[in-house]
Amino acid sequence: MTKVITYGTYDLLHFGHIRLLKRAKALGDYLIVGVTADDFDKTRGKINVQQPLMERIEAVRETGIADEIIVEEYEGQKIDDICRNDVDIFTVGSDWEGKFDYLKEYCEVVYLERTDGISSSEVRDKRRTVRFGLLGDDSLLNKVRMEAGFVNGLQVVALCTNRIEVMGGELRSVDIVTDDFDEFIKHVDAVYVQSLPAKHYDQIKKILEMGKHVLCESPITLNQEQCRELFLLAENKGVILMDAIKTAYSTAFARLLLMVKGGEIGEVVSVDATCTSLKILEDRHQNVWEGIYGWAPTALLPIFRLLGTDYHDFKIVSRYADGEKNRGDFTKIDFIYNHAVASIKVGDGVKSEGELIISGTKGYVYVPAPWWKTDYFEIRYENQSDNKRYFYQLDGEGIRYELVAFVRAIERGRSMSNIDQEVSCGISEMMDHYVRGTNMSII
Ligand code: C2G
Repeated sequence: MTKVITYGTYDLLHFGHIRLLKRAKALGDYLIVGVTADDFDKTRGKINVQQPLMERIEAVRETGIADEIIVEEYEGQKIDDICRNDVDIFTVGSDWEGKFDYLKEYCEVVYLERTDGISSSEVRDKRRTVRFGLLGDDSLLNKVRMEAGFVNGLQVVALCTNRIEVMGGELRSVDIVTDDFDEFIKHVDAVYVQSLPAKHYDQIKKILEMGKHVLCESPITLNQEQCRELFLLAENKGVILMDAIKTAYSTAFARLLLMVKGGEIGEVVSVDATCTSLKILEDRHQNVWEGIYGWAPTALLPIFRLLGTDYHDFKIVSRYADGEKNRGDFTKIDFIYNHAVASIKVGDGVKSEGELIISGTKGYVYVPAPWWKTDYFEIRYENQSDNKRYFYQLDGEGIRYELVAFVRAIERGRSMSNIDQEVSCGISEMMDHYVRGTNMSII
């Protein structure tokens, strides 16, 4: 019996795939089809895959061509599969010509002619493209524009800013560049809101009322009720409102939360997160996204995701540097929960080690600086030989994956956010306490 093996993503299965599978089967008597796992695609840079693994497997199964379906999960697995299954022929489309010659050591390698005129990307591109507008005055928008370039179905068409001087050439050359919010909003389907937090509520409300989607740099508002009101408005209008904290979309961060929730370190007793970035005084005054707004949402994320927002006490201490009235350049917030404590240290005028430590009754998670854009973490135990280390690829600091989740949410008409509404509203509530000076000492 001649055994044949072939691999693919098979996203939005089309006749190019089916033709290849039929010819692959015709090369022998038994066909094994390897379908790529979601994580494996991510590490191969395929971030726009629309269908989850199970749907893609189901589509391949429904063709009735495969005798066996396996999942391809890691680099180098093809050699393992070929040896373990006594495969005679490896085959793949001619777009991979030469790339798999290294398998000739193990079996015959056949490149089949790729079918012209059809591809998953073309099928994906036939969907309507979301006209994306960027709103704000921070150079971070350059990064968002660049990352949007990796995301299918999203095109940056407009920029609304009062600080054109910090925007790069590519961003300056989008179709609409204006400082007029009302004009800007007419030309887009969705907006990335990066304006000052104090402006968010009015702007987001207007955008949502016009039936357009919003991805907002956290905090969504500086008040919990307003945050809830906006989520409700989005729901009533049938549009998406999503909080933008890129760390929530880092695979390492998402996995560590799942492991902790799965009991890997026992009961969580303490969460400590530090995020600082030293800015020179002039920049601090220029960029009015002061340290607390810039960093607190990220630092609060692991705390609220793991312990919830139902703390029963908190204390804020903020440092107001000389000559900086009403502007904290370093803030520490401590939380007391029924069975746990937590703390954040954030700022843009004081430098500290940007690490995340989650302490539990069986062990702890250590994420080294800068934890908010990590691809790595450790779970450590009393017995050091039990320690485990985890690596996950991170592209574009998470912004890319965040934009993919936003486009999917728009297409599917339901939230695909990694940050639930309770967390977003909890962050807004904490900003409110800060603005009002509730339970706050100034040093
Ligand atoms: N294919 C084809 N004609 C097309 C499109 C795809 O013959 N118009 C073939 C590809 O060459 C591949 C198979 O169909 O052999 C599956 O295509 P993809 O889903 O795009 O798979 P790919 O991401 O190329 O992964 O380890 C993964 C494999 O190496 C291939």
